Amino acid sequence: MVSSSGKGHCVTEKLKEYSMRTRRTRNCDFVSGKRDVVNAEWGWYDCSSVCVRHSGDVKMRTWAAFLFLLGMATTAGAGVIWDESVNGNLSTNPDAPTPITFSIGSNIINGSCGNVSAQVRDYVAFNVGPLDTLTAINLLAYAPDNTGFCAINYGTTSVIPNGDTIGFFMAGLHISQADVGSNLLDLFVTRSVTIENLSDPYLVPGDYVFEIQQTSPLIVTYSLEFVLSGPVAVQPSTWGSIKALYR
Ligand SMILES: [Ca+2]
Repeated sequence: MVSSSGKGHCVTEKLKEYSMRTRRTRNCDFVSGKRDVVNAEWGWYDCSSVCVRHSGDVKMRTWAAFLFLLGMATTAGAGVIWDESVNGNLSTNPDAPTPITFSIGSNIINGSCGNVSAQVRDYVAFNVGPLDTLTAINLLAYAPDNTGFCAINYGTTSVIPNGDTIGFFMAGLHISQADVGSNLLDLFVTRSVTIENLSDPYLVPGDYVFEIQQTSPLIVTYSLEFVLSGPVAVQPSTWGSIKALYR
């Protein structure tokens, strides 16, 4: 089932391709750990640690197994991990977002932003670890009702959204009180107003920055729940289902 050609597929590199303004899956050389170059502007990407060797339809089956495990991933745990009224203001500097470490399960951030006292934007940097998946960014609260904007980008820093930088983001959307109860990852797929949009409502391993802003001269408060799912131990019954994918 394993290719001896030395070629493989960068599973966890998938979302990096958003920053390359393409969603095509690329091959990588399993031996050198380098990705094929299609757009010379971006050069090689080192994917040696995430390259999955495959041949033919094994690649698709690998993804099928990955998605199968994703569906069974753990979502235990819950809690407020940052409350601006307790922990202080989140960073308003795109060059230095507030780094926040998510735990498996629910990670709630309570904050506020608005065009008052230089609090227009909040920037949060987070990492989705190997084998983990960010499965939701639920908008739990947003008040008062005044249209705002939020966006996500790959990396550890961000930019101020404007006409010149809008292509930097993986996705971005306008939000209002009507979106309370929605998973913003779903809306990043279906309602993005930036050049790009997510093709799938989840984030694979990597570094990301989430930005939320209110440019009107008022303060809106918000509550966001980031849901991180981790891998589960493969039980005999689970493994049987995975094996079926390879028959
Ligand atoms: Ca804030």
